[in-house]
Amino acid sequence: MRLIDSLCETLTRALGLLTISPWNQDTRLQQPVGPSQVQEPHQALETLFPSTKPLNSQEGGISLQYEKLPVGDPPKVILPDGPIFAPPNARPGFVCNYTAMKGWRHTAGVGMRNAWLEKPIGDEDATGGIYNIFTNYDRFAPIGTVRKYHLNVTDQVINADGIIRNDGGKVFNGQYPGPWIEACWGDWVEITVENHLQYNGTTVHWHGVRMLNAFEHDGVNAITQCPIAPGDQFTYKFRVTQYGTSWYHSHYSLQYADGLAGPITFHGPSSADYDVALEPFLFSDWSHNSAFEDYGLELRKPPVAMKTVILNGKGFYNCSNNPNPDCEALKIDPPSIFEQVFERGRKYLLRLINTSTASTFIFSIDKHILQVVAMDFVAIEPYYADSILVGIGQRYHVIVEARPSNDLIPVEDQNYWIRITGANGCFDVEPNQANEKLGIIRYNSGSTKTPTSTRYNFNTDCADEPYESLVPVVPMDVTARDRPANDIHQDTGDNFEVGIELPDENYTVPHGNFTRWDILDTPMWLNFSDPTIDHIGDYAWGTNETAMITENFSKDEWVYIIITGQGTPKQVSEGKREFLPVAHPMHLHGHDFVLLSQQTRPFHPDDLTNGTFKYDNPPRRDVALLPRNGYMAIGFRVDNPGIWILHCHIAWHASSGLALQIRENEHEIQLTPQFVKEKDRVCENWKTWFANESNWWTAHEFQEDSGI
Ligand SMILES: [Cu+2]
Repeated sequence: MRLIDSLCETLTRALGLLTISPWNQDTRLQQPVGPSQVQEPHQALETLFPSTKPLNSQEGGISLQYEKLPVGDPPKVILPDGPIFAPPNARPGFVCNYTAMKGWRHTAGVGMRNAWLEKPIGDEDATGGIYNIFTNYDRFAPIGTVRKYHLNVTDQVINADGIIRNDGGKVFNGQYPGPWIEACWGDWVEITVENHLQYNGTTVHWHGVRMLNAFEHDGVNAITQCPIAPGDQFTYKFRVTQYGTSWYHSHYSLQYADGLAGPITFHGPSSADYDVALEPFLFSDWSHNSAFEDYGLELRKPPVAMKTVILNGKGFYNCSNNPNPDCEALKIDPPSIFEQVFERGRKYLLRLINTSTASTFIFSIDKHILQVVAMDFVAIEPYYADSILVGIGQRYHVIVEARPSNDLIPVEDQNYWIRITGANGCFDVEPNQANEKLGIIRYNSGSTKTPTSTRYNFNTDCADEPYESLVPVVPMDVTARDRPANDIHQDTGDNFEVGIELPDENYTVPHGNFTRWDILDTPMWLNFSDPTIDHIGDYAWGTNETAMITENFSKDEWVYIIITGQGTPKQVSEGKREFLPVAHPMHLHGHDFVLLSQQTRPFHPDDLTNGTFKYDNPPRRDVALLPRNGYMAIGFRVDNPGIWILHCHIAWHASSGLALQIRENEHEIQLTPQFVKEKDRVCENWKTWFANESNWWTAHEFQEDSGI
């Protein structure tokens, strides 16, 4: 929750900070950088990624890109190879490698975290250039290196909260959360996923990553690929054109809720200064059953409650609050709670990620103010808050100064709770298990005391961070204003209602007598063995009701999508379609969308022209909360050909069908023959595995949900 400005000023003075936005006024910068000094680097993404040479090209990688460096007179002074350096708090041994950028140097460091790479000033032969927080990363990226990762997907017992979960646990590389995937801005990433699950195929999605000209590596089951069959593997490849924090997770049915999720960091600049960056903070609701089992219960009222809340895979289930006599029998020692030692006066960068199945959370640290510097993969002008609401799939970077507001207590006694608090109405954990005290900040590493600190008195409304607080540092103005390229007239055009299908008493729909969420009138239901990628350009194929076609628009044109929780109840084949007052975290693949409007009331077409829509540098991100009983309007430039999904990130809702395919300029998609061969191989393996019913988990029919 944003602090009101006057309070903010008082606090920042109290905290000894000079300014609310130190990033553009900080006199400590050795090499001040500002918008007026930004020179356009010469590696435009268009030339790095001509559509005839997509990322998956076998000739791709450094050598191809290197040839595209401008050819000119050789410099009089031979410059050393490009910079290699360790970014703040990377894992040991990890370095950013810009060897290909001869003559450039890494300029960031404490006191100038908004910088990244530049050519030395005074080198007259250098063509000049700079990569920093003001660089238009939508168009430019530095030339990094190729990074290869390997993820093994296995079934595994997980102990996250003291109750052994031996049912349905699934992990990457034997751990939950999965291993931290790190890369640097401008790198090429190749991740090989090996599936060793017994009963499931799998696919892995790189949440929020733009996947420029690489939709075929987006990892969405039954859309961009067939599942990777047990025993098979597939290598995902993409270019890092953004920087910040995100997560990767299975996009095969409900698997991520069973443990298939892990953090991603793309190292790059920051819009405010910090001394130390900490490893990502993943928080989530948690169940003791497989999500595949809970799902059946979830679709019948009332919704199934998750068991606990966990931070970085650690929580505590309190058996004394649980009437179940089996509780003590199942109980083992919970993992030790997350702890972090702060050194007084230092500033820490925290990377927050909500990886929940069904819960929106509010992150806070008692007596510590948060300086918010990035939302999703977009750096923002810093603002201060006492807490921050993180919807499912959303991320924030926050900087915390180790200077608690009750500073009179001797340092050796200072311990503070890190809290992960459920947002009111968007939170689905057993009421007596919703322990929000999930971590401890200590000022004395030897202390073992339980904190006695109290929570800030923030409100717990289920609403995104204040719209006006979220101002991207790299501005993007929506040039289409009130004239998008597509038709958004209510009831006739691209205006999408989120509703729920409530089956009639006696009606048995083909896939169970369940309530089903959807966007438009048809819940998504995909055929795992017949993905959309095999029907590129064939818009008549599949269920038009679950696809939006944005074909023949130019890269500079804007498409808007109005998503509303309002509509007129009506009878559909399964029963009644109704509209419930539920907030949905809506996520779009393949684009950072602009959030043109987010209202707690119904949409009206006049909103485009009466000042309600914001066209000048609106918030830009990849997940936003559709307000309960309200609407949200998003827009994107039609600049990334592919098949992208727009879906609710409540896992139950996406599974039940609340998703839409955006089929964007498919005529521009070019898959290399090598990729097509590999895609088809994976699909044939899947079909062979699937055809043998003895491979299935026999307790159920195989497909129970949309597939995503
Ligand atoms: Cu939803």
